[in-house]
Amino acid sequence: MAIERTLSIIKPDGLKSHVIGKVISRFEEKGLKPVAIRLQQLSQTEAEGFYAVHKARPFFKDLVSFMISGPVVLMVLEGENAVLANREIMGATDPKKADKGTIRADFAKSIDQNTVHGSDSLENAKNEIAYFFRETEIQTYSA
Ligand code: RTP
Ligand code: MG
Repeated sequence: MAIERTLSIIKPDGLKSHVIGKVISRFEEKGLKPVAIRLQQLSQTEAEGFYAVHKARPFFKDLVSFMISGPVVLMVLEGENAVLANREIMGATDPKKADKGTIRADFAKSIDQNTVHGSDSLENAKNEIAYFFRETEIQTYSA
């Protein structure tokens, strides 16, 4: 199996409901290791650039304003098949449709305030990691 890196974001609702630790535990328990972590208030420009792929979608404006409504936790997660593994741990975009035991089913309020972001492909993961982190900010450690 391939060791991959993926970008994870704990969205503003996750900070407001005090579940940073619980969310990170879900990743660690399933073999995804945080190798970079930063708390940050995104600017409008940063959030718009990050979600540029959704620019034409009706939810774009609300998505950007939610993502800048408070600080977020930016993380690089590393592990076997990290991109897919992270998406499985997160659960479906709409928490009402997410499987029990996933982060979104257990912590998210709505499709808009859905607690976490995760890269959806290896290529996007590389771009999203580079959007927020320099290579020197990413550490490596083993068990
Ligand atoms: P994310 O990018 O945040 O990890 O979420 P995702 O891949 O599961 O979903 P995506 O299609 O990339 O959409 C990005 C975020 O936009 C909001 N959204 N709202 N109202 C809607 O129909 C709708 N669809 C998407 C969600 O907050 C989603 O996480
Ligand atoms: Mg997405």
